[in-house]
Amino acid sequence: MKIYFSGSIRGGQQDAELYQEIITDLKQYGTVLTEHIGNKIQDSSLNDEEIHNRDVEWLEESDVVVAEVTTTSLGVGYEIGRAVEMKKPIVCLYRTEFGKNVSAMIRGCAQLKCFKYSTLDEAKTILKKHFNAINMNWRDFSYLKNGTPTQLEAYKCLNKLHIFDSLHEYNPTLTGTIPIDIAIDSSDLDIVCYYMDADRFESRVESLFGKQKGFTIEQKEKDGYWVVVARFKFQNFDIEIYGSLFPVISQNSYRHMLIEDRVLKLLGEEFKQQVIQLKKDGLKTEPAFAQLLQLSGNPYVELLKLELYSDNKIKEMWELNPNQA
Ligand code: 6IA
Repeated sequence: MKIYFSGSIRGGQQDAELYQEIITDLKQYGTVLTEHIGNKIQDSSLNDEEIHNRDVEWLEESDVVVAEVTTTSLGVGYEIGRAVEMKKPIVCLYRTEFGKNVSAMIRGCAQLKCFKYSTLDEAKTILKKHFNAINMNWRDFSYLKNGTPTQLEAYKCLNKLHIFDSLHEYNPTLTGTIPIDIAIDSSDLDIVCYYMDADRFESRVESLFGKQKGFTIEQKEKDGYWVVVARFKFQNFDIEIYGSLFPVISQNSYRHMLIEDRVLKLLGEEFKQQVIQLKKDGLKTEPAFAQLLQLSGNPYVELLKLELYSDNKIKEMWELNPNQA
């Protein structure tokens, strides 16, 4: 994983040492392309244009952007804006002890994950949670190639359809149960996308897949926002392409899959088999997880809350289930 760390330089280098500590921490998750930000930069052999072009290239190359935004910096703001356009996952960290508030253009941008922190340890905890969730690059569906027979079949199907190439600009990501290996016979392939313009997205999907068996497409309101849902059949799979105005990492189906993946890895084979059994008995995935973890209330909402739970807390919830062997 390539990480672009962004921090103030000409905006003021008073936090350079802190940046250095954050960069050192980030190195456990991947390669930090911009290590120099942690050194007090006094001089550069590159001119401004060369610095700009090299940094934008690194931004393009990165899988995730982490910005420390306490010190106001035009360069950091610019990099965040460019990264938003490039649809990169972005984490912004900020402190407020100097009484200065972060710009509304940063805190108000739904695509950014902004976190307030006071100590380095808090920053590290925030980064740990975040990287645990994104370390697996779900956007690159090639992991299916080395998976179970169903995953391999899904890989071949998606490859044949060229869905990921042809919808590339919409950040297509496979979600649902096939990626996390709890699929049953009726499981479909859910591809979630992120668009700026629903009509353009709709006509693109229709022009690409409109001739496929059983193709339907509609725009509908969900939780107060418009979404586009297309469905069709290809080979042995029911395919659903779901587009929304929200970046994929903020969409519920993506968040549910990440939580479910984490819970499955934590709780092991017996838990997994019970989830599959409940699904075979007719329960949907999120209600099955909720039942086994004894979550009351709306399972789709309650499951999202687990994002903030510690591993131990999740293990305890499972241990309290009387059905556990
Ligand atoms: O506006 P700022 O300088 O505070 O912008 C800082 C951000 O822009 C950082 O996240 C960097 O990625 C990028 N950036 C700005 N200037 C440089 C630089 N040399 N070298 C590398 N990245 C930079 C500036 C040289 C100067 C102090 C002599």
